[in-house]
Amino acid sequence: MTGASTYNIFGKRVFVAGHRGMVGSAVVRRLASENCTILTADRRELDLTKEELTLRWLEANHPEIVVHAAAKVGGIAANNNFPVDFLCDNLAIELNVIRASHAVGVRRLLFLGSSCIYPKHAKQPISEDELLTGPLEPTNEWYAIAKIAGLKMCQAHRRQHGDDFISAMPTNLYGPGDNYHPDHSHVPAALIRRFHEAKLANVPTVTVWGTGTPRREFLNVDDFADACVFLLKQYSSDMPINVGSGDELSIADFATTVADVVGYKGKLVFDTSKPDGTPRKLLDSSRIRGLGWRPNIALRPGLAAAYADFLKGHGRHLEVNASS
Ligand code: GFB
Repeated sequence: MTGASTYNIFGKRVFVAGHRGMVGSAVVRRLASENCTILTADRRELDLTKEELTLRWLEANHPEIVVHAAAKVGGIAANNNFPVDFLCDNLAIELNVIRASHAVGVRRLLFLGSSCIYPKHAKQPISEDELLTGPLEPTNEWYAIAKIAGLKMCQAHRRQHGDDFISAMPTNLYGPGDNYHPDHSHVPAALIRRFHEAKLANVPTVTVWGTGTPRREFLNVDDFADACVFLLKQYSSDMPINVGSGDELSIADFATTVADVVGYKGKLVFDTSKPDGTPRKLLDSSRIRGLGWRPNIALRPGLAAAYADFLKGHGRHLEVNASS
């Protein structure tokens, strides 16, 4: 079953939960070219970890569509260091947004997960059927369990109430508006910042975490936002759907590419005391390809655009001088 369906978002009220994050802001950018009304709420106005506030906000603003991009996210170290936040905050946000969406009669909800929901040693490329077939990668099991619960909440609402709630699982994302925290970011933002600062300071070596051997598939966040809009219009199923690029490489090769894009000429040193995480998580994206969606942004030009965005100071945790 492909899950193909047609839904018109023309003229609809679309709430993007988490619009300040890298994914949420990309979804807002992408929706700007659709004829719909985009609803957002700052954290001061709406704390999604609060059930009553979330319900009242949705009642007052009555969206017809919700894109659930709100989550506590971070890279391998943040996942390891803040298990309570990654498990409990994410569960609370999911429960509040999904239940309130049901209560106010939202017609379509898109929940965003992560490729880390799949078992550490899943068959590659990872199809959606691999869910819950084996143990998770320990560095991110808190986040993964929260995300699995979120997609199960969507499935449960479909089954019990007939709600048209769907879930998409993106591969590792990068792009404009990323979080450049030196310790808590994902690898693309971490390395853009580290190579940039090393270039400015003429530092001869840059440290890359782990052995460099894990493989990751990278998708530009603007491509992912495009996939989100595509799925809102064309997908309806209780099966989560994978969204990948097919651009897979080792962390060592990825680091070399980022260094090149940034213009850093020194040497890379691998710190094997840092965790590698899962060895490989290439998504099988044949279901979304079969529906007719494909990515448009190749890794190298995508990274160049992300670096340009970093230089403009658009990311978060950019208290450092980003000028080149
Ligand atoms: O991006 P990242 O933190 O996420 O790390 P995961 C990917 C790989 O890059 C790991 C290596 O093998 C890291 O050891 N790496 C090298 C670095 N240098 C660095 C660095 O400076 N910073 C970081 N962060 N990594 C996350 C999950 O796993 O993937 C999340 O923890 C989420 O829950 C996300 O699912 C998509 O791919 O390992």
